[in-house]
Amino acid sequence: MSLSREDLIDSYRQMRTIRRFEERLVDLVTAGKLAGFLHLYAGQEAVAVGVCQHLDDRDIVNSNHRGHGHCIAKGVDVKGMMAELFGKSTGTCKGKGGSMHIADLDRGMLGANGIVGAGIPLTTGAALSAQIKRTGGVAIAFFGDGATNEGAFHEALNMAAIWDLPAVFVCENNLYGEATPMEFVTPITDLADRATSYNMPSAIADGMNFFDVYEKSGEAIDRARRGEGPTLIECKTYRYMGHYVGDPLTYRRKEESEEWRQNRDCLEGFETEALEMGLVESDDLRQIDAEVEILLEEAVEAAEAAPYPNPEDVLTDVYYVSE
Ligand SMILES: Cc1ncc(C[n+]2csc(CCOP(=O)(O)OP(=O)(O)O)c2C)c(N)n1
Ligand SMILES: [Mg+2]
Repeated sequence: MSLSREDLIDSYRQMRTIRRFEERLVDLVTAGKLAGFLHLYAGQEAVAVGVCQHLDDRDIVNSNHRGHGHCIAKGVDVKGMMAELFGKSTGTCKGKGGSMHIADLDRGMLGANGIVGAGIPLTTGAALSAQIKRTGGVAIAFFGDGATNEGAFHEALNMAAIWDLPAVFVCENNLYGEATPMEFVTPITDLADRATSYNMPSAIADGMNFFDVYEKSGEAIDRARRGEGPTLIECKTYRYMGHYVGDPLTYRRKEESEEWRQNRDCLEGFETEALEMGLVESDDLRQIDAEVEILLEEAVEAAEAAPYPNPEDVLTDVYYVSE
């Protein structure tokens, strides 16, 4: 694994930005400044950043309903995202998409997606496109444990396998689908085992450890770029907050989430390992923390001050059927 000082600084900045973006959203909802349904990614940052550190603008990402982290990690502008959540015209999708529909094709972010599992066949399609056009790009799907019980997951992996498509399927197993524990609805423990049905290589990564995700996803992405086909990677992870902002969290014990936060937090683990590598110092990371605060402060201020879209533009940039 060859990570430069620059890579480490960038990875930490991304993970810290995602964490603070999500925490700011909770504050904004609590203060009555932000409305709408939000599924937060805090806790799972090492997955999005560990994978996306290998990607560039040729590469495509499909996300799910918990999409803020994937968007930030793929390089979508944070100020545009904040404005999007406020429904403002300066938003990534001009305020018409919102949290579950942030897309930025220039950055290769094909979109967050409110339909569970729906981003997975879109990824197979994007990988087929990259193969036919010989772009050298790969397509990545991020989805949860719950999505692997959907038909779309199985069809998409099957097709990617038979055609050796340059796709990497990244399952974020955070142990729950909404309020349902995974073991209630899934007869296996390791979701990576599902790759066997498609004769596809697989890997299990510690989704709370950036370095493990980085290494295992790097191997899969390299294989896809070489034209050797897709991989399924299961990242064992945990969402710190509720399924959505406002979730009363009656289905899991407080001690469980506290244990993950205290002993397995990806930011703390990253800091320990990065300092041991001797390439960054604690002061570098505190400097990034301060810069992230400024960025988010500016993002919120700009979003609040920005105008809403004009009512006469309601039918532009959207699909609709005219009578
Ligand atoms: C096709 C479909 N079925 C059900 C839902 C309702 N729903 C939204 S999120 C979710 C749970 C998804 O769980 P998982 O895939 O594990 O992702 P996580 O929320 O844990 O990140 C469900 C059932 C939906 N949006 N789409
Ligand atoms: Mg889940």
